[in-house]
Amino acid sequence: MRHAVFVPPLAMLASAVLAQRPDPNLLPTPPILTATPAALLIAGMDANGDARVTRAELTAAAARLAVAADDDKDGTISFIELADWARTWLGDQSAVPGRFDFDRNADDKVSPTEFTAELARRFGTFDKNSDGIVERSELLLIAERQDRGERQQGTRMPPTPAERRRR
Ligand SMILES: [Ca+2]
Ligand SMILES: [Ca+2]
Ligand SMILES: [Ca+2]
Repeated sequence: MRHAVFVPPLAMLASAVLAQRPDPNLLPTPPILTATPAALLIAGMDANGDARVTRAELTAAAARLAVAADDDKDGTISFIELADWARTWLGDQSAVPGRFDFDRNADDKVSPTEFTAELARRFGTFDKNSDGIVERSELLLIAERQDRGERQQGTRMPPTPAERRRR
């Protein structure tokens, strides 16, 4: 009965590797990194393509955006114009910064000065080390995980055709 207990070396190796492989549920989960609409806007102000946005790049871009946002060229940005601008540049008209962030004197419109000042304020909050340059790392946020089961959900096998039909 010797052949019954013989284990080929390759199979032994494979079982040893399997035994050492850590349980994926016990692995540390990497942080979820995310960026806000304002972060996307600031990132897009990088004029020289070095992935860093300087104060000078911010100032120039904010001035251009203020002109572009004033659709009817009457010198102020109405809330309707601001909503259109936000949809294009922030991805959604309800994104932050919104009308109440821009309209500091509450006269229901946004002056070019209020507009550029708000973008400069945002730049300042992103520039965590206050060196006058916003780098990509300063634009990222670490998102809170919703629940501990997320990792399993994220790696779940795709649904079978039968499961898909039931949905
Ligand atoms: Ca740059
Ligand atoms: Ca206008
Ligand atoms: Ca910085």
